[in-house]
Amino acid sequence: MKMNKLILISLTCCLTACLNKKSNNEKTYESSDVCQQDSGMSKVVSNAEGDFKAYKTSSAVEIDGCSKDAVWSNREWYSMNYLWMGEQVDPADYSGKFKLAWDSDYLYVLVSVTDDYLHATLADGRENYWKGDYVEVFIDEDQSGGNHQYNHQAFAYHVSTEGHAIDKNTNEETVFFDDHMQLARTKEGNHYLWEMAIKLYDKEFNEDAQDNVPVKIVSQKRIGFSIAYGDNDGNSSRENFMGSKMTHGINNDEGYVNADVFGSLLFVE
Ligand SMILES: [Ca+2]
Ligand SMILES: [Ca+2]
Ligand SMILES: [Ca+2]
Ligand SMILES: [Ca+2]
Repeated sequence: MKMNKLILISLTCCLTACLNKKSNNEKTYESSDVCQQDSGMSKVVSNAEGDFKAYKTSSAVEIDGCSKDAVWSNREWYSMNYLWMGEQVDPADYSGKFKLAWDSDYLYVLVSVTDDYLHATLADGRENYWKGDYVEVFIDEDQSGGNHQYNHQAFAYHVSTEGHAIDKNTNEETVFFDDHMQLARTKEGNHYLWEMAIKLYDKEFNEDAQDNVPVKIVSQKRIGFSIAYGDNDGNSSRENFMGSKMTHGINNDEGYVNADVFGSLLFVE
């Protein structure tokens, strides 16, 4: 079982009195700060089939939960507002969008979420991990589809408020795959930015080995991909589940088992 601690990014804030540490990886900024920028194209693109493109970045991406990186300024937002479970929600209760980028080592994801109440992960970070609040990132490196519940031919990373990337292992246990991604989150009022750098592992990933080698990303590579948000507003349950694709299998809740339901992501220059 992999229990490596997540690489937590410690920010050096260049502005005065702007940083209050809230949890492992959350930083709170005042609205006058320049951390959260909603620049670039204002349009949010919905894609019912859940097929997206990620453009290669020519500049470094700092995983600090801030969107000031050059790559984020000229990329369009994709919607993650298709209702998968629960009732339709008011945008003040939840609304979400994301941007994608890549280099040979990482898939970069910037997730922008409005959520009226951020619910901390329960107990040890594993109990009820799917009840939210969390961002779920579904990745099938070879787009094979098929069952991935207790194997690693695809992953359903439940990215928790505490900064863990959680999925099942081959022993059907709930474990942290924290070394699969770097993550930082910032908060401005009820608005959160979750910034991630995710490594791609293929079906040969061995949770008992220390020498797993991530797959290098190249242009025109296509993977299975979806992204969603489980919204918990303090009722100890996932009240709503909203995703990047119109449907996601049986009850729109099949993604954690079956990679057939994922959308896709094409890496382009
Ligand atoms: Ca950043
Ligand atoms: Ca909410
Ligand atoms: Ca696969
Ligand atoms: Ca919430």
